[in-house]
Amino acid sequence: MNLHYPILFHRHQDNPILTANDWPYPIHTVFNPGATRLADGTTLLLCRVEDRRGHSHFCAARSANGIDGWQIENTPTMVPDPQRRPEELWGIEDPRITYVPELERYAVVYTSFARGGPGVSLALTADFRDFEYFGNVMQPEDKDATLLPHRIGQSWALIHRPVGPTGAHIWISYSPDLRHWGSHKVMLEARLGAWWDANKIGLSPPLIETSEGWLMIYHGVRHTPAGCLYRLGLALFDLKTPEKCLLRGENWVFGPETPYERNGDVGYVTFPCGVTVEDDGDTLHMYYGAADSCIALATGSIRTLLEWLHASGRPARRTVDDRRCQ
Ligand code: BMA
Repeated sequence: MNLHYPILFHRHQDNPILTANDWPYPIHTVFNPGATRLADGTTLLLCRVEDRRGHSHFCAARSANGIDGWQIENTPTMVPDPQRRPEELWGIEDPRITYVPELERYAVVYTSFARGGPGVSLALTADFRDFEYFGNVMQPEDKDATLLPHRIGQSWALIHRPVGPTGAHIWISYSPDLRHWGSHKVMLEARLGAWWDANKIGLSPPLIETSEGWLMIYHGVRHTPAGCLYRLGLALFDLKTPEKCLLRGENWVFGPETPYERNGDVGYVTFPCGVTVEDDGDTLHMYYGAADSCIALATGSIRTLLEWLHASGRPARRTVDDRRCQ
């Protein structure tokens, strides 16, 4: 690590904060948790748990301070149900949680995995015990999805990462009812070439709403002869027109450096699906899967991330949906 680059996220000294050894029932690994703060301030992580078949389900862990003292449910919280939802045949992965005040529900958007490939599924819950399942809202191949917490104009907005002939870019789609989606638009593209986010990008935690715009922490993947590198970057989008990118940083801001991020089932992966904002309105707790094997915590500051974007970011170019490019 070169100390001349600013450190925007600070790893917690007790990382990893959750591992398979903490689980009350037999599991292989735990990683990529969604996160939210409940009405009483408790932090809830919806952890992706992988069993020894290789299939994943979700299990909730709760903590008063979001750091330690995790109370882990004794049984799985959300389980794949291929009888009712065939798209979950091989498991459910990578949940992102958004509280939606209009519905008085949390939206859990997750990857469902079956023969057709990974697709995007949605469920609503008030208490993380009972869930209303909407099934696949985006067909394969698609993942890395989240719902915005309120409508944009009249429409709900879903951010997701379909894979198509032009590559793996971040898109936004709109819906009047959470079931029928359209008005698909590209939000942010993989940069191609030799960039750190050249080969694939995807939303990581849900967007953070700030007075200056929607703040996005996204992952970028670079293929190397040794495998894939998963790192994180920042971008800012217009509040009223979220497909409009106001600023995108050039450098990555977080990546695999420690032994628990570099060694595991899939090494060199830092993959957050959840972020919470502490009571001061600025401090972020970013929860991430490390090497697809454990859960770690890094803290940051919204103000500092925005300052960094203003200092080093620039508006992003979009070419994938530019009808003038032949
Ligand atoms: C991505 C997702 C994540 C995983 C990462 C690294 O495509 O499937 O669940 O953490 O790959 O394996």
